[in-house]
Amino acid sequence: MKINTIRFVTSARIPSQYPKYNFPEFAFTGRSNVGKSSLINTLLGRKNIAKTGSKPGVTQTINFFCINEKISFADCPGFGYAKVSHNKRLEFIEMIHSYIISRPNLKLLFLLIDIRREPDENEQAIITKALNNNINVMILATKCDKVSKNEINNGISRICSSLNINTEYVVPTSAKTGLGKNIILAMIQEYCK
Ligand SMILES: Nc1nc2c(ncn2[C@@H]2O[C@H](COP(=O)(O)OP(=O)(O)OP(=O)(O)O)[C@@H](O)[C@H]2O)c(=O)[nH]1
Ligand SMILES: [Mg+2]
Repeated sequence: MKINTIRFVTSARIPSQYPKYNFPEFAFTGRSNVGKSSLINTLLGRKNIAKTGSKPGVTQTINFFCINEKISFADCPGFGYAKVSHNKRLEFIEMIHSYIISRPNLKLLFLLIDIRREPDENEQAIITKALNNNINVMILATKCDKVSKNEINNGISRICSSLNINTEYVVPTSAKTGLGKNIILAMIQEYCK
């Protein structure tokens, strides 16, 4: 997939603030600090189009980007990080759930999970919500550059058994090395056909 133009469109908290366009959209969700914004930058080949940071809670709204004036990315706020206040955590989860049910052009939901972590009820709830709304989900296992090849395989097995899914739904990724980038971009292209 050749990326010619990238445009930040808008930040939204509620559905009435989402972009009015109908381009196929791909959302990036997951816990705070899992690497959503970093992976978007890597996929788009830009350093900081999506704002990243070492502290959790950087992305606090759903941020929309338009690629080639025909594809949309949604960078979602992270959930479930203990250092983000309880109210904010609930607000972010609510924001993501209402996004999933009110975005007809959402083609595929990427759920990012740190390769070293075990998914919990928040991740399970997002998957259930998406599947109940006929939205496909792919798991992107992040920060694979931080572990050995063996640990990547173990991490994928752990994620799959915890979520009760097949390994074909998990892509190992790294925003640092670009691992998984081509697979994800090819997948996006396939969904745009
Ligand atoms: N080693 C390594 N670090 C990463 C990777 N992806 C992200 N990081 C680091 O993890 C931290 C969080 O990255 P972000 O992309 O801001 O994470 P986020 O999921 O968007 O976080 P929120 O917006 O707070 O929900 C930053 O310090 C990144 O540099 C990766 O693939 N490898
Ligand atoms: Mg972010």
